[in-house]
Amino acid sequence: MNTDRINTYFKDLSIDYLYHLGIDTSMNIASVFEDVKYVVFTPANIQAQVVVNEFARTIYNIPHENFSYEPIFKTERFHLYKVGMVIIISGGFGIQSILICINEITKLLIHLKKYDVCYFKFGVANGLGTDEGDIIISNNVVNNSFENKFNSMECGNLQEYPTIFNDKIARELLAFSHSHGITNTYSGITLSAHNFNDMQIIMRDTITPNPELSGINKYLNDAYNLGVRSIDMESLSFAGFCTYLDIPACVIDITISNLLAKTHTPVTLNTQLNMLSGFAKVLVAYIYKNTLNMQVANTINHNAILYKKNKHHVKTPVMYDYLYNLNLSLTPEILDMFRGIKYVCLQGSGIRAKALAQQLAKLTMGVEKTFFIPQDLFKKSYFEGYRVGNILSVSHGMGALSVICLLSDLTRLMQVSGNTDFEYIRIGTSGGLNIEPGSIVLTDTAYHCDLSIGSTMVMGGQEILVPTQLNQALNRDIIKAQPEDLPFKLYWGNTIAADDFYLGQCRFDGAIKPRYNKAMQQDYFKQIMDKNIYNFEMESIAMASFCNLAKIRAAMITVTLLNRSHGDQVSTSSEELDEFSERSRMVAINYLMSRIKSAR
Ligand code: R2B
Ligand code: URA
Repeated sequence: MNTDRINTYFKDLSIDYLYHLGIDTSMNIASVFEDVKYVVFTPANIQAQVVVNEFARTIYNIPHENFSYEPIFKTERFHLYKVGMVIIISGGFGIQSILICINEITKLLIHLKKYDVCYFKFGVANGLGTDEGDIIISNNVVNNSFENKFNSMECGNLQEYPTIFNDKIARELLAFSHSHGITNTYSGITLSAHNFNDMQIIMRDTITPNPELSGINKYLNDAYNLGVRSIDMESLSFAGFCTYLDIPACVIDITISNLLAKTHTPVTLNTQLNMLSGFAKVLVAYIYKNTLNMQVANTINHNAILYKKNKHHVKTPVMYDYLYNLNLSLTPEILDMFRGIKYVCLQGSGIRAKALAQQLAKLTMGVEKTFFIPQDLFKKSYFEGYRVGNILSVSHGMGALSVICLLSDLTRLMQVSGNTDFEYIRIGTSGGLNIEPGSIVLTDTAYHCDLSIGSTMVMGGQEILVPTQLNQALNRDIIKAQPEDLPFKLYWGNTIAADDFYLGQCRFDGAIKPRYNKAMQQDYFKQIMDKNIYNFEMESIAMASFCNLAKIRAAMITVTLLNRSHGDQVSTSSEELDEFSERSRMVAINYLMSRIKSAR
């Protein structure tokens, strides 16, 4: 690791709170993490779980027993596992979420003075010209304009991070897998999505009009000709971060579809998990090649890896549309389950989505939450969803890409289920500016970090500007539904959506040394306040743009966890966090109950 580029500010804190991991430096972190040498980042919890199982079987030599290996510390955002000298962690969907995760893992290791740890990003991806199941090992990541850089807005200024790693690890891992009979691992460039505009490929079934498809096909062919073989949503910030800090790293993408083929329905979730667990065996063998006396060839299930090469494999014919992000086939029975939904509440974590469903059940049906355990309708997917009456309570993860993936599939689900009149309400957390922690902000307009508004999109060869204002009529209805004696402040103002929690929100406590100082931060904050902006969060631009394009009424109710004018650390206790989250839910519930009453 390049220690000259490590931030020095957070080292002076008496306690450093790694808020999303639920770890702080008053804990005895050395006793848990002292021997760490590798970190494997997977996007989804369920992916981390299958990878962990393979690692645990091999490292602890558990050949037959059935077991479940448990995550440690806070599980609301990420699932962190420690197996031997490896951390395996689900860092969420998209470059924004993984950037938070990688910052906090790196800070953890810096506190322990561990500067030689190696990182892998390991997940599934779309392939370009690949056979399903092919594994792309990449040390070269490009953005949507085919450039080797990750653009990051920091304190209002653009910073660029190169995205080509030193190829040592990628080369070694490729040679290792070939020498163990895994013939479908290839080196290739990874194209990684960054923002709303990049997501047209994903949104095309929901809101992008058909004429765009030919443009997308040309784009994909250009990418292929450049050497791109996998397309994912995490590698760009992962590569930018690791390259800048000189962290040995590589990307391992298992391809689940070929976007150049005529039809490209991804393989089923079970097959994906099989593929991941197949290559996890190779990865753990590679990691431990000099340490464990393992019979590598015996432990690798080649069939799981060489999925498409297995001549006897017959793909199940696709009879119904499959929503990949929700792991749902749109059968008539499934569509019935979603008919009649009028309000969709979106929160970052599944835990909070479930808690809201329980609260709504109590309020609308009188069932105590101890008796009412709502069932997740998006089982084993990246998201969670719970229905109570005509309200759906859903989780969206952290960051723009995560929320776009959710909204694309969810909106399609709503459309196909025949729901024409529904609205989206995001209930979230944020960092406030010059207002008391625990205040609620109802967002008027979402701003970018450079204080511009609107999202540019290319449609029909033309750039159009999609507004990022939330629905004003809905905001007025939400305010009207609140009692006069609301026990906290409610502001109606503007919000900044950052692509990062640390440098992107002009903090001083991230892993990388900031290229701004306190005076620049003060100046930036002043410009922000002049625009009537009250808080920072990470999804409003994506959500507002998506909903304006799709013509869906949408609002955002967020609670502020801290006042950024007084500091950067979220050191709020978990009881206080619960109480704060309760406030944003209360504002949403007041509105929902007013609608339900007026419909009776
Ligand atoms: C608010 O909180 C999360 C980061 O802590 C992110 O999802 C957001 O927008
Ligand atoms: N969420 C954010 O995005 N920023 C904060 O400061 C707190 C919560």
